[in-house]
Amino acid sequence: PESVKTEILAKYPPKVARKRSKHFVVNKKKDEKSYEEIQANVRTIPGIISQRGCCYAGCKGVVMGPTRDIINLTHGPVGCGFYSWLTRRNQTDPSTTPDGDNFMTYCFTTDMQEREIVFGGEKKLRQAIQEAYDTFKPKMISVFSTCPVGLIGDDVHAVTREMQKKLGITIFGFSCEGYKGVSQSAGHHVANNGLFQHVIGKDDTVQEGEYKVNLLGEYNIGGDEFIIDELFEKCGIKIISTFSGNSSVDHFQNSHTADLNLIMCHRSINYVADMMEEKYGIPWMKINFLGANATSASLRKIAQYYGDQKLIDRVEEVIAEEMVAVEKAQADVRSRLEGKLAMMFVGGSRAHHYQELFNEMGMQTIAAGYEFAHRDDYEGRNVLPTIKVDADSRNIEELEVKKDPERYNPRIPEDELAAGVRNGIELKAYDGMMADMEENVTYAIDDISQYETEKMIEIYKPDIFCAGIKEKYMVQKHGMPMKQLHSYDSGGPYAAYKGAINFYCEIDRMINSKVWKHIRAPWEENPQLAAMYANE
Ligand code: CFM
Ligand code: HCA
Repeated sequence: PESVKTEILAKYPPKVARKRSKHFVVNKKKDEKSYEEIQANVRTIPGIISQRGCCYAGCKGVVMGPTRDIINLTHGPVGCGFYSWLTRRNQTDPSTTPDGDNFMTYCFTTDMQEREIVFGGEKKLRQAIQEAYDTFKPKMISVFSTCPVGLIGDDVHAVTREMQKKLGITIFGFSCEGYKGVSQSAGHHVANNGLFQHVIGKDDTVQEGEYKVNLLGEYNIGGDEFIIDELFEKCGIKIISTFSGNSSVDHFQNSHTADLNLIMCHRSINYVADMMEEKYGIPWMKINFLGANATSASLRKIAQYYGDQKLIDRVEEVIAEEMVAVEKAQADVRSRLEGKLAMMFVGGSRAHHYQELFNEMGMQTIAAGYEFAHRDDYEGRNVLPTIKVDADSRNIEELEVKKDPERYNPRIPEDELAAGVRNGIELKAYDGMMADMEENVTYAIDDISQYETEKMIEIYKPDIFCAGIKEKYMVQKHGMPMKQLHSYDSGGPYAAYKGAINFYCEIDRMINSKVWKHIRAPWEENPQLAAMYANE
């Protein structure tokens, strides 16, 4: 693997090669507890084709977009609103909130024109908020800043404050200009701060239920949240709020009444979990419902946390019941998939979580990476104290959070909360992706470039490549199946047990389809095309 890395990087100018080398690592343990250091969450080198998106995408598209009854208004050119409009396939079920509001099928934007860029866009923003209010009478409106808003200096916070006073509903803005930070990741943080400051904790109604949790970092892509919700219901676990798949303002506002926060996608939402622990005394733990074994392990972890025999027994019953069909499906696909290779490059946590599903099919993930996750998502949270805070991350506000004078209520004894252990379960812990990859033969590659992607494909010829829409057709032209792990193409759900079976069938169908063997790229038919490329 080291020589493959050298070969790939040799094509770059020396300075670029040196930089990329830190993002391109062969998985190795440094010692008992730590892994090879990887560079992450820094600027992409100009000129390199990256798959990253922007801060606005992370804030509006990812974290806030899936909430059905907040009017999410994009202040910017029409393309920003349009291209963040349900492209993630986040689903919702409005029948679970009394008013049944669902604005997700609409795209709200101020549609900035040259006129606003020259003379300022605050007037148009004020009008847009008024119009949205008059038409829909929503409970909440939030405004998202795009690049030009920051460049021309529109004050979205002053406008939203003014309109909140005028209209008497919650209206607030996000400074999530696209260029802020180095990727979508900055937008997650900005969104987390906004949710924490303006939404969470506004409704103290105590709901019924014995085991009340929030599910953080689950966005209901392809219906994943629906299926986790169904599973929890079977076990007797109640979800107060999901952040933010299938969510509503009402759920968010009440979420501080839960006893436990469960984190699915660590990258996008760990800030809210930490802040809720500080302010309200709610502990958090990492779980993962992608993969049948991971699902069982996560359910057991939750039951063990509560330490209640009734829940422990119920969870075991559900696992035993669900695993019958899972094991049957596994045995079937394993006969055709054992030993096959996968590569996966997704934004954040999925590049880790989906490895579970491939392992269950007997496949190996030979290379994986994140577009924008941080070192802790690769190496584990124990590296947090050693992560350098640079000017780009300092640009994103860190809220100062204190215990709520009335509502701070530690859900477990203070000493256990401080030690981060409850009934033998580690709280606030995440070991990252590298811990689950085979040493010395697999790669972790951060913010992989188009060129590196093609080289890895040429060298390893994986049986399936997983990534997003930008990579899709390039990969298919290499004559191999490509599965989108962002939008799931048109498939899903893939979470929990039913989702796992669904995923096994999909991958079996894709890999064992004969269609790929018939694909001939133009340069394979006409060798002179390849020769022209090689002689450049
Ligand atoms: Fe978390 Fe996500 Fe992901 Fe993400 Fe995303 Fe996504 Fe993703 Mo696309 S929140 S980090 S910012 S799991 S939108 S649902 S698929 S890149 S791996
Ligand atoms: C985003 C959203 C995205 C893009 C997916 C893709 C998603 O990062 O802004 O590149 O195919 O999941 O929809 O990650």
